[in-house]
Amino acid sequence: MQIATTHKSTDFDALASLVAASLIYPGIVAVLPKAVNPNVKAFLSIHKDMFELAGIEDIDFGKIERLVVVDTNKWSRLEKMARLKDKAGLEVFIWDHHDEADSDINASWKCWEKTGANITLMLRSLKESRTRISPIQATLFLGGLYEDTGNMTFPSTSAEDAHAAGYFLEQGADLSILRTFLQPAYGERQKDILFEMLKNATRRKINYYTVSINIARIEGHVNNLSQVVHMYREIVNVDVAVGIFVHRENGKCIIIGRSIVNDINIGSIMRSMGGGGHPGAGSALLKSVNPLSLKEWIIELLRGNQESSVQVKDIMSSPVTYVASDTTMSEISAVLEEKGCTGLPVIDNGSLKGIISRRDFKKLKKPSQLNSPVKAFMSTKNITIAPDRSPMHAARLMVKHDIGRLPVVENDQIVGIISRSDAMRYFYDALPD
Ligand SMILES: [Mn+2]
Repeated sequence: MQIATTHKSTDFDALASLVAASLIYPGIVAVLPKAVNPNVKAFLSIHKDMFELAGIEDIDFGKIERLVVVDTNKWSRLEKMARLKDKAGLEVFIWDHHDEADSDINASWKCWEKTGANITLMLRSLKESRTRISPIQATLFLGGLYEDTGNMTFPSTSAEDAHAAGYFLEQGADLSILRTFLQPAYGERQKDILFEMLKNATRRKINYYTVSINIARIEGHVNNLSQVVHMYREIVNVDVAVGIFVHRENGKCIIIGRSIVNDINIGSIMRSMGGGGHPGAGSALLKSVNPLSLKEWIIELLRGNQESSVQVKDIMSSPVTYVASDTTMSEISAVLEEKGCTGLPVIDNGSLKGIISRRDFKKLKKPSQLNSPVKAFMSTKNITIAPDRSPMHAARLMVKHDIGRLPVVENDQIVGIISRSDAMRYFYDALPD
């Protein structure tokens, strides 16, 4: 007997992958976990007859010879199916796109790649075997793809994901159905929790980013807290929002985070707390901990998380070629020529007076002005940046002030200079995969 299953808190990508498995492996029994996400539940309440899904109670564990696990690679995500962990002779296949580092399933075969959605990987096999996909299946598959890629906007989205979206649309995927069901359920309880959080919302700066960490008490099981944190982040208008939800009855803490900045990877922060997720969203569950010390821990992790990412000091030029404010324009021209650069800082006794660039030569009205000192023509906006800021911040400052370079200043000393081309080179060549 062959069984396919997926992770608890089943989302659209997981359900899509489960249905795809039933197409790829003829005769396989697809087992849906008990705990599915509310929007998937709503989708299934209408479409259940369209898919052949079994429950765990329908399964004779003794007869299972092969287990196909989709959209996860951890036993702990498999509900009761995890009891197959030590079954002798069991063949396990995995289809997954999550971080492989914390996988604990010893698979005999696996397809693992970092695509935006798992269904994208499974589509390869469906295409290869020329399996027909019905419009309803295509709708579900596209839902998985959209949900896991944030409608193709998450950084993990690959070109193959986008091609897959095109393919599902060709097979008749229905976008209005998706619009209805991809909206996560947001009801009274979620609204009450959000209101409670907003009453004591605070913001703080961590490594230049605005962060809001909120401790909220909840009673019983509450669905869709991630949607609450998502809305909270938007309303409080911060780069990073973290909700610590404490169960009144048993003290369990659910931590849910959202980040909209590249420099803060919520998934890796949650992994250090025993949870998981993507760069933009993640969660963790901790038992019997003091929420206040949890908050401190998260702040520490947020601080540390930034240090590992690329900073201005890593891509700036140094030492800095500069000129004094009494240098003549003709001398400046010669230095620019010699150094092959388009601009220079003007520095007297270690302090920044201005920036002279090729552009400023347009201000010269007559040739005799070439003998005038640079201070008459330089730009004196003197926008600078600290060495520990991000390349993205440097790029934003340059666009905002319409300048091509920023002196990098630490303790009133110029320690380097970052130009628009340094920033461009970073974004186009050196971006980590
Ligand atoms: Mn997925």
